[in-house]
Amino acid sequence: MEQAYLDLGRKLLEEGHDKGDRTGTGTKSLFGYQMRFDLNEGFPLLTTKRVPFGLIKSELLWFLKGDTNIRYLLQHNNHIWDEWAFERYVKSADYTGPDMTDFGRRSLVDEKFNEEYQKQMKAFCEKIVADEKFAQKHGDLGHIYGYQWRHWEKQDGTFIDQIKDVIEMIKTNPNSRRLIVTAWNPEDVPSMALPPCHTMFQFYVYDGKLSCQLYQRSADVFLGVPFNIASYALLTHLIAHETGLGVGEFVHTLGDAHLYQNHIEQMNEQLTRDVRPAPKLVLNQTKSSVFDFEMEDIQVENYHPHPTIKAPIAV
Ligand code: DHF
Ligand code: TMP
Repeated sequence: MEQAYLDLGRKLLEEGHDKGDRTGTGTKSLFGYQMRFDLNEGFPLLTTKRVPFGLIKSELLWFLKGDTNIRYLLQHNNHIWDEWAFERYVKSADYTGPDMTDFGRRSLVDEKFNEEYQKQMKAFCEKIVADEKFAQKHGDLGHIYGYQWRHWEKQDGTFIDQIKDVIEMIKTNPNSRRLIVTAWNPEDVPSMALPPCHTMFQFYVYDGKLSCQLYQRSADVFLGVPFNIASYALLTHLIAHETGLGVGEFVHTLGDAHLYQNHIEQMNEQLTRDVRPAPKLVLNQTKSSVFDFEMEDIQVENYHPHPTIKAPIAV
């Protein structure tokens, strides 16, 4: 199962086109790729490096709450969205500290700047947690996933809850070919901290099993994709649980699949490692609605990965 991911990593190293990108990092990239994960073979959390499942859980629960403010993530010690909130903050009139222009790249090449950046970022995160007013103003990422999933705004000012609606449709009309949730709202794209990477997903019910396919327009194969696979696998399990279905496959379709130039060494290291048995997902059976699940209701068992491999994130 994990082999599908490793095959993509190897293919990008061997055949990826050298391609520039928005962040200035440079990538090896291919367009159009598909991986399939049979969720009955185990939970697709990679074993060739440690993938922090706690962060995946709190991010998914955050999306499902319809929340777009990093305060909830920080309260759960999850820092995966910090840079995108910080970027908005340092561009705002309220920020009066040292110049943070292009902090993502400068922090990698300038040690003195990096120290100052770490200091400012730490102060920012502490203030988001301590000061609710500040968090309201500067912790929000705009109309990203949570907003579009749960509160897609209509022209008449009312809202669509796509997750609630799709669950209802799976229950009442499982043969439907319209079981779709989309986060790509063209009107809102300019106001988002990062336009959605996982753009649209569709469910499919056959033989009492729920499958899910995701279209991901842009895929950071070393850092983002291991999270995305586990996150959508978990979402599929949660919705299957609520709708009384078994799980089928997670089909992951990628648009621009890329390996950042500063992840090449790390991917090569990962490819030397042997795949271990996939862990098992265990959900609290006393909960039914996906909206009632909390962190402790979701566990993976028998997860024995190889060690973490660190890599810088392109901002
Ligand atoms: N930008 C880029 N360039 N790539 C991304 O994957 C990405 N993902 C975002 C937001 N912006 C992005 C949201 N998801 C990490 C993983 C997923 C994610 C953001 C960050 C990450 O850094 N993972 C590290 C561990 C981080 C930690 O322990 O705090 C890893 O090694 O998996
Ligand atoms: P882009 O908006 O220029 O495509 O940059 C977004 C980067 O973030 C790109 O490298 C893909 C990556 N990404 C993921 O791979 N998965 C995710 O879930 C998110 C949010 C981003």
